[in-house]
Amino acid sequence: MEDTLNAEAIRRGLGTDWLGRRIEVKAQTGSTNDDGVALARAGKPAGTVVVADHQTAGRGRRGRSWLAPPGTALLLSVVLRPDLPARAAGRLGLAAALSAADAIRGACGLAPVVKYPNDVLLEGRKVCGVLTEAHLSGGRVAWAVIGIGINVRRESVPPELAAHATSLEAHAAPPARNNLARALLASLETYLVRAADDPEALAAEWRDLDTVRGRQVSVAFGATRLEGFAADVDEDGRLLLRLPDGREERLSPEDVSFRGFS
Ligand code: BT5
Repeated sequence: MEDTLNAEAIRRGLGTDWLGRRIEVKAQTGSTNDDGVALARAGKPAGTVVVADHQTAGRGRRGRSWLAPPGTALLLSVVLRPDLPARAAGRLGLAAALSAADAIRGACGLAPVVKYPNDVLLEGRKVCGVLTEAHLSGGRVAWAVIGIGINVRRESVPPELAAHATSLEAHAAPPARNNLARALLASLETYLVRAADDPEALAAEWRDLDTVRGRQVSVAFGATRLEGFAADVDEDGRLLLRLPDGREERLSPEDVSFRGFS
């Protein structure tokens, strides 16, 4: 199947107000998030998108890597200039993961779920990861870059991660990446507007799809480990963890990493 990334094809019928007005397609780059950060620093407008066919230094959170052979995945980053207080930056990642789940549902007819704070899963395995990098200034989010990687083809899944990762093609006819990107960007704009205007509605949608809420979890929190009950996610995207002594901790998404379950 012909599946060449093309900015015009992504934009055709996109229907957004501001997201995706400028789309840069790269055959190869280090990391689209690094490109997005450079564009944000250079003053490019909110909604600028970078898409790459291949990343040579794709990044996950906390220095981890995101791997995908050329032409097998949808890898993109979006520059944002949201009007949000710093404490609400976590909403951006929730919005991104929900939009990826929505695009996968719409494009493939699948029923993905989300895993706090930044994964989209199909049948318990990760099909998409989100990396949000926010630049804070004066207690506000000055700009942010959201990076989204979706495993489209079977070959996108690193063989050593096969037990924990999956692709759209493993579950359905894979969509053309231009179509998936269009669906993703359209949905992302909707969720970002909700993140700014109605964060409680965003949190409610997250609760509906989240696999972490209501479970006993073990969380890597900085250098320590917290065991507790994942009670909820609040409207700023923080995890409410009920500790064995009854205390509740509100953890920011960037502080949370789960071990040992998906
Ligand atoms: C993430 O980090 O899940 C965020 C991934 C974001 C990737 C996008 S691609 C476009 C943009 N540009 C970038 O440079 N990054 C973003 P984290 O939760 O830290 O998960 C990283 C872990 O996922 C790795 O340590 C691997 O175990 C696993 N992993 C790596 N490649 C994977 C893949 N293709 N599919 C599933 N899991 C993968």
